[in-house]
Order: sequence, then structure tokens, then C-alpha cells
Amino acid sequence: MSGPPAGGPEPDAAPRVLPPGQRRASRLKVLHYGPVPRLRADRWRLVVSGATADGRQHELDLDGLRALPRIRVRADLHCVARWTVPDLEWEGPATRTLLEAFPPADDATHVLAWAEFGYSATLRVDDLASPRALLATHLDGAELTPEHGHPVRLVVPHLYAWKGPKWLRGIEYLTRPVRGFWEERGYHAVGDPWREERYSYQE
Ligand SMILES: Nc1nc2c(c(=O)[nH]1)N[C@H]1C(S)=C(S)[C@@H](COP(=O)(O)O)O[C@H]1N2
Ligand SMILES: [Mo]
Repeated sequence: MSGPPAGGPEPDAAPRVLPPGQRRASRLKVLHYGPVPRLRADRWRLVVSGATADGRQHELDLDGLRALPRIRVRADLHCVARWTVPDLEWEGPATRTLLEAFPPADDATHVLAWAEFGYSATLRVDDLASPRALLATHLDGAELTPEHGHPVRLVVPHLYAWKGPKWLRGIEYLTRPVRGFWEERGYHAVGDPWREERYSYQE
């Protein structure tokens, strides 16, 4: 068969489009604030709290998490420190599924996604409704390692990676935005890499 059209790019040599101000990094480094938590499987719970539709707090244990339908998403990871790791394959339940199982109240607009040790990130409920956002338990076909967030890490591919807590422990629905760990320290409430929303002074 003939090759690509004359002058066209080789399919796998096509340059990748990165968000503005990002450089390509070849692989994931381990980057987070504080220590790596040890999983206590029998005690682990994902807690859905705050402005829930029924006003109650809900919990999912590891069996409950594993019982949810799963999706696979190929995505680039954009760190606000200006590197992007291309083409990671995440797998786990869609956050949409969590929204359906434990819905927010009608007036809930935002969430704080909480990790072990008090790390948190501000997101909009709509970010979790994205069909590409997930509660990742696997990366590139293997269970997440402790450093990368085992047992579960929030992945929201359309936002900078700080919006995706490793060692996720809670989703708190809010009726107004509340700043999380990095948002309190000068980073953007939304954090869209394609709009280069890095810092709070841009809001
Ligand atoms: N719990 C927790 N999750 C976190 C962070 C953190 O400090 N704590 N850092 C975030 C940032 S800024 C990045 S770039 C990615 C890095 O993921 P990695 O360590 O798997 O490469 O994790 C994100 N998730
Ligand atoms: Mo980051």
C-alpha cells in the first residue's frame, strides 16, 4: 500500500499539541506534598459529604468501589509546573457514576476533593460530570502503586493535575467554591491548562 499523502505527516511522527507553556516529559515522576500513606484496606472509605441531594453522608468501601462499572481513558497529564506526560491510560469508575449513585443537591456547584492527610482540590461539579473524569485505580494496565495514589486517585484530564488528588478519600459537595490546598496558595480555582489558568490572580 502507499504511504501517507505527499507532504503529510507520518501518522506516528505527528507532533503532539501541548497546552500553552507546557513541555513534554517522557514519564511520570512522583510528585506530591507530604508522605505516601499506607493503605488500611479494611478501614478505607471514600466519603461523599456536604450538600448531597438527600442531605446525608455516603460511604463507599473498597468492595463497593470495585463493584462499580469501569471506564478506560487515554489522557495527557499536565502539571502546572510546566511539564506534560503524554498518553497515560487510566482505568476505574467514571466520576459520573459516583454523581449518579450519590447525587449532589440542586444548588451544589463545586466540590472539594479530599485526599489522605488533608490535601484537597477545588473543582466544579461539572468537572466531575465529564465523561473522561474517573476514579482511577489502574494506570497503564497495572494497579496504581502507593506513590501514584493507591487505591484510588481522581483523574480529571481537562484540568491541571493538582486537581486530581492521589489517595482520594472524600468528595464534599459545596454550594459555592471553597479553595483547596493549592488554590489557597495562589493557584487557580478552575485550572484549565488550555487557557493557562495557573494562578489565582488570573481569576
Ligand atoms: N494527595 C495528593 N495528590 C496529588 C498531589 C499532592 O501533593 N497530594 N500533587 C498533584 C500534582 S501537583 C501532580 S503534578 C500529580 C503528580 O502525580 P504523580 O506523582 O503520580 O506523577 O499529583 C497530583 N495529586
Ligand atoms: Mo503538579
